[in-house]
Amino acid sequence: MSLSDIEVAAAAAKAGAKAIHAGFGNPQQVELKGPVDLVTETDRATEAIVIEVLERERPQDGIRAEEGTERSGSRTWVVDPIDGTTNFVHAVPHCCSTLALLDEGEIIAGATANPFTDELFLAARGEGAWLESGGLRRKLSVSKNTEFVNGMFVTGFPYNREGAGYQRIASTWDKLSSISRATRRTGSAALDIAYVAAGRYDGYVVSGAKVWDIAAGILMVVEAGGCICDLTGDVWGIDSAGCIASNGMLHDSLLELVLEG
Ligand code: 2AM
Ligand code: CA
Repeated sequence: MSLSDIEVAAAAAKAGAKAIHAGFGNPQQVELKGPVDLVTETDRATEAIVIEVLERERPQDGIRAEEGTERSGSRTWVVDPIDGTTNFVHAVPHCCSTLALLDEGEIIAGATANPFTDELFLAARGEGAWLESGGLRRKLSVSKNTEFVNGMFVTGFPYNREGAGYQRIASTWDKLSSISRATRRTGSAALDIAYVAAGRYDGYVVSGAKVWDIAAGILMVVEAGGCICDLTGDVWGIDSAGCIASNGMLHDSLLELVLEG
């Protein structure tokens, strides 16, 4: 019997997480893709393992993966083998393997696996979002918080420190820090946004993240009852320069804060 899209996503993300775990803490050949943008041999090895699952289960689908795998098809899997590579390189156990399936620009399934917590976040369009852990799957819901002062927020800074995007996130971080319970910068976009879906964070603001970093999480947030837009308040699209994800109730206020600059 063939697996459903969400089960293919789950299997591929779990295989990726296993490969991250195997490489974690080992000496790595680190290369620079930009002044602070890193890639290791484990990024490439993990990508090969995730792609192997997709090629076996969905040979007809296309692929766009961060470390270079490209294949055309009517639907496309976007893949980040290690999201949070800088944490990985520094042996900080906060990174994951994430992928999502796009059909005509729409995200229809996604999965994000954290090898260090044994947590697998999943979503399927119109069906819901789940967290699988300890052999159990439970449905995800965003937080119900309506007040910044009771909330925890997370931000993602772009690698390019010279651009307007960096300034926007810096000033958002500054404002959120003064009005919320706590503000974080964790270095893993895919885990940050999955945590919004899980109700752990109340909102996430990022500039510079790529489609493969956040596509799975965007579907998780929507399916868990939250809201998504780009950094101007428009509908998020796969080429958007940034994203705001929230529990919905705080969305307009969070957008206002970002737009103030
Ligand atoms: P990566 O680890 O796969 O590179 C760090 O801010 C987080 O954002 C990581 O999840 C990182 O993914 C992601 N990211 C990817 N491209 C980025 C970019 N150009 N600027 C900032 N963050 C980026
Ligand atoms: Ca990556």
